[in-house]
Amino acid sequence: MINLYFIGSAGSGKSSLTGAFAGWMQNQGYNAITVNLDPGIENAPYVPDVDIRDWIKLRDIMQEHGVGPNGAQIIAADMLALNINEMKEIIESYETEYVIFDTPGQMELFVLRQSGKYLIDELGADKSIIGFLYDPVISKTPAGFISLMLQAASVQVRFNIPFLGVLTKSDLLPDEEREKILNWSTDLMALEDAIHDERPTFSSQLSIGFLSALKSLGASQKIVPVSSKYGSGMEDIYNTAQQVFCGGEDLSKD
Ligand SMILES: Nc1nc2c(ncn2[C@@H]2O[C@H](COP(=O)(O)OP(=O)(O)O)[C@@H](O)[C@H]2O)c(=O)[nH]1
Ligand SMILES: [Mg+2]
Repeated sequence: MINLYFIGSAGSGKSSLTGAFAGWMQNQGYNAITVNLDPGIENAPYVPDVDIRDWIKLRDIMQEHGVGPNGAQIIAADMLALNINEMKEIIESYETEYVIFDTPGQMELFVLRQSGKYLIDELGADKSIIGFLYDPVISKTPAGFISLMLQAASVQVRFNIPFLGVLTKSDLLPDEEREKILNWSTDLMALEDAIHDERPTFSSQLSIGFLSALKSLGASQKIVPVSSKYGSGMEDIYNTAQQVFCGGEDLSKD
């Protein structure tokens, strides 16, 4: 069983990708289930097989603790840890090859608080992979792209498990713009040139500094473009995950 966690900033497309990737897998005849870890999800674009809302209800937390929706999200994130054993049992009752996790809307609730790391560890870090989502609107500018690279690096540091970068909603980007971003992900010199092309500011100086740190860490990493809307790129996610855990071997189909 492989655990795939989609992590990214609010609105980057985690829930859509969870639905699209699970749908793609099922269409291919592979086994996959979805787990929703976002108690605040609205209009989920898929029907989760396991749903944190069965244990944690934001409305109840707001009433019980007298907090607003944001406070409730923080309490809910910490409560996640209390329900892991039960959730684990239910997940393990499925005979499935892939468990796809949709993480809370606000990335920092999962990445920075203890419960996210605890959950990944309890469910088996050794068979887990993170899909880190690059929002296309933020990725368009060199400074935005570098900010996301830094976030990606901090997620990697935090969880220390295999990692795959994904450029979401690629259907929203003109071909040229998409190619430019994909090229930045592997060619940090091109990214640096793009910063130099802009008017020099304190921010661009900072960007150059961060970039050289990322370079020295060997942080350039190919990013896979996907569109949940049109279902493109799903095979690339699958192939990468398979390569990490099974040396590229295909799963046996149903
Ligand atoms: N055009 C387009 N829109 C998308 C795609 N994926 C997600 N969206 C839209 O982006 C918004 C945020 O998506 P969502 O999956 O809820 O993001 P989350 O907050 O990370 O879970 C929604 O309005 C989606 O319809 C995509 O592949 N293409
Ligand atoms: Mg979501």
